[in-house]
Amino acid sequence: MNVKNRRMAQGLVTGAVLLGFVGATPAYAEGSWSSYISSWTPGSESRRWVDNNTDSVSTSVSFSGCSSDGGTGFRQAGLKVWKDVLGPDDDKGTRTNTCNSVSWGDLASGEYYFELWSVTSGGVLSVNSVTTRY
Ligand SMILES: [Ca+2]
Repeated sequence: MNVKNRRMAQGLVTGAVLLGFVGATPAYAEGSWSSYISSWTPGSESRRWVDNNTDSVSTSVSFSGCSSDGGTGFRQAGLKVWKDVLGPDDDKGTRTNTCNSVSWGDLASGEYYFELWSVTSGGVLSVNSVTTRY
């Protein structure tokens, strides 16, 4: 490689790094959204989000301010992430959220949502703050 081509290659690398940096969100994930949950029962589904898998961030769902209608109060919620595909959706696994943050690893590109699979105690869940990162 002569000097001129080497300089061009370095310029391309620098440009790619800058683009990656500018595209990053403050959460250092390619995307995130925040919302809340009001009186969900098992089977309730979150909004959909599109993960383009342009980074290696683990998909996570963070809860704070959790309550449920059972006699012993909120203990935990089972959350299942689904990949929305043609035909039966692809089960990415269930995590137990105890009003903290749970993650599913670096998922492939696709459209995703989570479903409330179970709640203890009681059967109705509310969460003041829900943040999903991907
Ligand atoms: Ca990602």
